[in-house]
Amino acid sequence: MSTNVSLFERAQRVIPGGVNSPVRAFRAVGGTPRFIARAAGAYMWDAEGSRYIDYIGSWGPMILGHGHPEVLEAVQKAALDGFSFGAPTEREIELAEEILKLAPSAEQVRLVSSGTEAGMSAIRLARGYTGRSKLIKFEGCYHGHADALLVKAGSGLATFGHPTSAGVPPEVVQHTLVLEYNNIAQIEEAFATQGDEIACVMIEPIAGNMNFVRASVPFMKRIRELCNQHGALLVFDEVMSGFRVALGSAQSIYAREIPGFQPDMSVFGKVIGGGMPLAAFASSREIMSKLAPLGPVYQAGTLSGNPVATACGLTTLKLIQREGFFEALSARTRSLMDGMAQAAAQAGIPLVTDCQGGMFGFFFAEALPQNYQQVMAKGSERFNRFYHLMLDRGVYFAPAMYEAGFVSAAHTEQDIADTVAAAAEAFRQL
Ligand code: KE4
Repeated sequence: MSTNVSLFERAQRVIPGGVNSPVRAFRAVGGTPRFIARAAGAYMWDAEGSRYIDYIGSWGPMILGHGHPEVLEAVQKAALDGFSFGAPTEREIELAEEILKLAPSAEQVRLVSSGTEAGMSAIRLARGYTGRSKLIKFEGCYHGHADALLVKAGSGLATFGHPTSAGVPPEVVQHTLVLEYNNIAQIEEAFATQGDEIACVMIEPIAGNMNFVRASVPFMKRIRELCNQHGALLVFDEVMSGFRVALGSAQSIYAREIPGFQPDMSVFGKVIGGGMPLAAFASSREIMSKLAPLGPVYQAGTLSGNPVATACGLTTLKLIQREGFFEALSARTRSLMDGMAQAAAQAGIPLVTDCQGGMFGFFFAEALPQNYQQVMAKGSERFNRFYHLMLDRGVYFAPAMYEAGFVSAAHTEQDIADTVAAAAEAFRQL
């Protein structure tokens, strides 16, 4: 039987870092990644047969849990009808209609194969529609690995970003401004000095790429006002939060807090593919009409709207609309967070938590961070020790302190109780 160690060694010989996505290599938390052999419901089993309660859910997609019978049946049936045609299908229309039903801020949607592709296309469309080049993003938000987005804050506020990755020429990120999340003064100054050159503001409304940080309502309200005032588009990156924090995604939460609020464009992924390669970007008919084959903004993809992936995503989206689905999921997630907070308090460990729908975050800190600097200020040492104490007890969180966690409909109250019990032991050992 292959062990995780032997598989990792073998993998590293033929795959850079032994993984097909860096965060899977456990470099943030240390140790050997678990090579997963199979998953079912709320659980995953690694190559050595060890079982884990899964709180990563493929980084968000597996909101129903692994191997939901109705999803499996839909995928098997679709596969029998053909894997890919490179031609339009009815199910792409059905999925588009379902997405638009749940995201009324948009009138049209285009399907692609990854969140990166969706975010990249959304930026190109925003630039093509406005005729402007500049874009604003926020430190701590991740929108995929398109060149224009691999950028860190410039030295001064108004200076443009510097690449965070080799291979990205400086001129590619010269139009990208990186501001501090939840900082109203900075976004006001950026628009005051360059507002008529800004194509879009791209934001994770609940930032799952710095664990779990909410955009404050005043901050979001101000961004919306400034975009309206200066003709810039507000792009909601809901790849992680979409159909995960609420049936109407994060935008439905801000619409409740801010009268008439809606983003100009939305980027979706993860849940809408149900674990298969599928993502999307959506906007008004007017903006989407700029896209090829109608308009001058080119965008394409061999496997966009793939018939097997759309079967997986469409069935997933239909199942999360069942009566009481989000109420039950939210309650389960809340009980996990409350249980962990109580266990930490009993052990005298400072821990703050937050959650929304089936997404959660916890910080070894006294107060919930409001931006990336505050998230990273506490260092990762304590998280990393906690991470492995839990992994050894069969609980699989995201292997990095700046990543969010996810509960699925398959997690039972017993799973939550078992997780809280393991956390209580781990906190005592901390
Ligand atoms: P993908 O290209 O990985 O499908 O999506 C990129 C993306 C875009 N926007 C947001 C808000 C995202 O969270 C992501 C991807 N999230 C990471 C986890 N933080 C995926 C895990 C990975 O990179 O392997």
